[in-house]
Amino acid sequence: MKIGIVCFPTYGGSGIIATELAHLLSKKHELHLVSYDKPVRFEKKTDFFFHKVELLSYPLFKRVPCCYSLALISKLVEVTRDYALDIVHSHYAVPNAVSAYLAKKICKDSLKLVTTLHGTDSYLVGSHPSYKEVTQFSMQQSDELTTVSEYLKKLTLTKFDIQREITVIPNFVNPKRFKKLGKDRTQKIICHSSNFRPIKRIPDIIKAFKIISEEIKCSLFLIGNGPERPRAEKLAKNLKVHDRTQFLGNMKNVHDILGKSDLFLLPSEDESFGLAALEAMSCQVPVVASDTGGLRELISHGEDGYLVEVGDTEELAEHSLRILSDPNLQEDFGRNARRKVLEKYTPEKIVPQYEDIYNKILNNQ
Ligand code: GMT
Repeated sequence: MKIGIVCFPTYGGSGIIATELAHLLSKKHELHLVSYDKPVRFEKKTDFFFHKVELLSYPLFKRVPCCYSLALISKLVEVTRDYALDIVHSHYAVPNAVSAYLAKKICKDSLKLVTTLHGTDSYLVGSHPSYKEVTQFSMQQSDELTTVSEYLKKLTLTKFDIQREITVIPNFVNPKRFKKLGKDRTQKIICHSSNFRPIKRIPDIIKAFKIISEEIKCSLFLIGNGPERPRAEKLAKNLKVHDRTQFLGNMKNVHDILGKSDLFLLPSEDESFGLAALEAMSCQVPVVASDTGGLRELISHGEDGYLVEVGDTEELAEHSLRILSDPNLQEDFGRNARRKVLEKYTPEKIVPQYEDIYNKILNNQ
């Protein structure tokens, strides 16, 4: 098969999954990754083609970001024509699925379209009045529409007026890379990674850490960058935990830190899936997360982690302390988490599910 994958290159789960999928599919298929920059998990040695969407900088466009969607259409038309693509798979509906639809109309009506919704493209950005109609249209026009959780599927069907099948294909993680590593320090490490947007509720982590660190010796490692970082740094200073908190910024090798962590916190307002939690679980790290969204499908409360009410920082701290102060519980949860990953969320389990839908739509013409 000749497959084009479109994604955002920035730090975020959708770009990570799209890039990992490109790496894995390129072992068997001709793969073309299209984006405006090399994505974050792009490896030096790749077996796929990378096509950069070039943007025309023009004063009139300064406050009108439509130029990206148009440039993406043109790039997709070019790649589809030059390489005779069979399928374009868009990760994140806005604007990728819309651009893919227009590329198909311009150059090749037999081109098949797959759209994977990752979360905010459906319930936040895509359902905003500015984008809703066009997002809905692109979902309806895709030959296959997938979501990363049952939760996101239900939410999409309530937010949008669409009559169609949606296939749930969960995210995956490479357990060979994301694995437990030996520790060289005695104190406990609590970790979080995200793009520091308000939805991640970073201040809740700092407030819970304050309570935890009064009980046990521990450090907080915060991986990532984003709009909430300055506020979080200020809060860490105000709560006098800044000397035990490390803001590590964006990291390519997140697994180096995760593999040495004792606990992962994800107190988000909402998560369609929670890829960061899955990566921690693969490293045998128990997760304490919000009792919301797709996190309920991923984490089993009391077996491999805990789910707590959104915004309840005391409950977040209390459940974290339960794990950190009981080495047997930490060990059991970590082992259960890793076992779940190996049973359900490896590339071997998930990638064939994407190949199945590609085969299905290509054989249906
Ligand atoms: O969570 C983010 O801020 C990034 C966002 C994205 O589109 O990259 O993540 C979404 O997709 C991930 C991969 O499928 C999911 O694991 C995240 O849960 C989802 N984020 C939200 O729903 C907030």
